[in-house]
Amino acid sequence: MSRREETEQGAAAPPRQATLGVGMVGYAFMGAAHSQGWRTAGHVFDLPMRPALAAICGRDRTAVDAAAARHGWAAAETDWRALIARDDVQLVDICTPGDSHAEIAIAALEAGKHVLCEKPLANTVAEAEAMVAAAERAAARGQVAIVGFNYRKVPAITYARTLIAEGRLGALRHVRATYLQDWLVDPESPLTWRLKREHAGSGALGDLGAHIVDLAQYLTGERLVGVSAVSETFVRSRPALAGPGAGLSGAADGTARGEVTVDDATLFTGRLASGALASFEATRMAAGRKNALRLEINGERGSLAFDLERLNELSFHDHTEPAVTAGFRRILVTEPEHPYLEAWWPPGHGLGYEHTFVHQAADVVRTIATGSAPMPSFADGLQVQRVLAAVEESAEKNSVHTTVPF
Ligand code: SOE
Repeated sequence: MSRREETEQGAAAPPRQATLGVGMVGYAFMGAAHSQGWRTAGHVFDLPMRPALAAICGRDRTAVDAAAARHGWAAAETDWRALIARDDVQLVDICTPGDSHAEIAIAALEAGKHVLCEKPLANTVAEAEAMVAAAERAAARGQVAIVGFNYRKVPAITYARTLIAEGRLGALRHVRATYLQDWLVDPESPLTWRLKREHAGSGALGDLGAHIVDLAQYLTGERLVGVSAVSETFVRSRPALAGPGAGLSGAADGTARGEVTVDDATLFTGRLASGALASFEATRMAAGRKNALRLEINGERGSLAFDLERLNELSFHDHTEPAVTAGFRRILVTEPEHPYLEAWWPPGHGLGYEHTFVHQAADVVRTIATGSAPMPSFADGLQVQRVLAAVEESAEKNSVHTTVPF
């Protein structure tokens, strides 16, 4: 043992843990959520490498310095290419609007870095295809590329997938999925980047619909093969913003107005590969609904239901039980045997939204360290992108049934 490995009392120091240097691009809502994940994961989970918050990147020097200080990043850059080039960055975490995902992700992969990219993977199928091709080339060099569908990491969702895979619902008949928010009900709510097609790709569809499409495919293990959609932009012009880059909380600039170029709401039906029928509703216009992601899956042996606003619970109906006593019962998904829960609090003490980002960070580290298959992969992100494109095509043609290519 070297002298440096001994404490003053002569006792052995704990072995030094390998670190994974993280560099993050973007620092608004998702940047704050991901920072929380990186900061916490290594303190809660026993990880083969400890995430180190090496550097954060944003265009505005004052703002990015403030974000670094607030969220615990060691350094700040104003150019994402400089962030990627840093020797202390092994993973690039992309939390920017969708229009920059492809360029940053492909550059980072080509520079030999692992990548975590926020959802939706890209703004177009072509961009997502280029990202998958870059991820495949990088995988051959041992690099990992993951897309941030964080709701897969809600313990109740992960557990629901296990129950379905075990056959507890039998053959699946229906998936019913809604994701409802209300932050655009007010027609004076400002024109943030999320309302411009050139930045966001689409509106409620890509922002919220992407999550429920991914969850439907993740939970059932099946892909959507065809869709039929309607879509609407109820408020077509909104107060223009003072500056670029503002997210959900942007402030309006005087009296100027600008055009909304994405959907406020998109609804669609679909068919899964097995023949099960699915319905989806994504809207930011559901007054009173703040973050209501709800799912119900019905099979010939039973049903499961989930509500993100009560995310520690899963409702389960076992249809093989005698009808006189059967019925939906609440499973409190807080036992140490449930996914991710062993590392957290005693049963019943519950987790929240932010924990999904901690689980995501822990899973990314484990995937890199063990060489296991990335989940959700860029290919999963591309598949969702193809569904979104088919939904848009169907909505443009007044609900004409549209096949989802594979
Ligand atoms: C805004 O609508 C938003 O932040 C989404 O972009 C996220 O993906 C979702 O988790 C919460 O709502």
